[in-house]
Amino acid sequence: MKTLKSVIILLFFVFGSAALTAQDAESKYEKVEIQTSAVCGMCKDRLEKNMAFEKGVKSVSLDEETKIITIEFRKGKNDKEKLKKAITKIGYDADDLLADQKAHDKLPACCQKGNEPH
Ligand SMILES: [Cu+2]
Repeated sequence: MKTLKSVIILLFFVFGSAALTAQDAESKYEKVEIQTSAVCGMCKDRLEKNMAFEKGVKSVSLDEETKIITIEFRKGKNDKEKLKKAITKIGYDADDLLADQKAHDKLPACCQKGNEPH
């Protein structure tokens, strides 16, 4: 019984410190959500691929239902305004910022604003 107890305590410590380490790594990153004007899966791919190359970006994912892009990036390496600007340069609206018109017009017709989701 005593061994079992010490095993449980040991496990508790191992997992406890692992959780702490994960939390520590997490705090080096910041997560932002930005509303985009993406239309379809192609837009999702385009935005995710392009945004992955922005400075400090660790992960990007666009929700196809809401068109909200969630970007995780290294703190201090980037900020929400810069990321929004980058999205407009790909051709999409980002929150209150309007898409760069030239970039938008270069998108395939099905990906341009005003199209029904398909
Ligand atoms: Cu599209």
